[in-house]
Amino acid sequence: MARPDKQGGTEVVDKPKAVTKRPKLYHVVLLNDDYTTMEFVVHVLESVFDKGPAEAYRIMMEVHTRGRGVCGAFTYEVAETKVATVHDMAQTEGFPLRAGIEEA
Ligand code: TYC
Repeated sequence: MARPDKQGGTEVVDKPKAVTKRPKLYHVVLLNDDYTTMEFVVHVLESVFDKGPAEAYRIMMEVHTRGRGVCGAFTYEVAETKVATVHDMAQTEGFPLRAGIEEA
């Protein structure tokens, strides 16, 4: 890009680049246990992670059979809030359900 300079000439200046930084993402992971009901886990996946019934059931079964499952990818702050919400809901219902955060 060229613009007039003080001497009546032109100087070349670079157009500032629009730098959009992608935020780092984190997975919220749900962990299996022997006591939380499948129904409650499906409810958590639907209400906290906005999953439809089929996807919620699929993730719940993955956690049940493999020990863990990813519920979604979020910025760190949102992931932390999701984990806290899962733990609050589980505590209210008296279930030991645990969730965690890992780098995506
Ligand atoms: N294993 C539990 C049961 O048999 C179900 C369950 C699934 C629990 C997923 C936790 O994150 C979980 N009732």
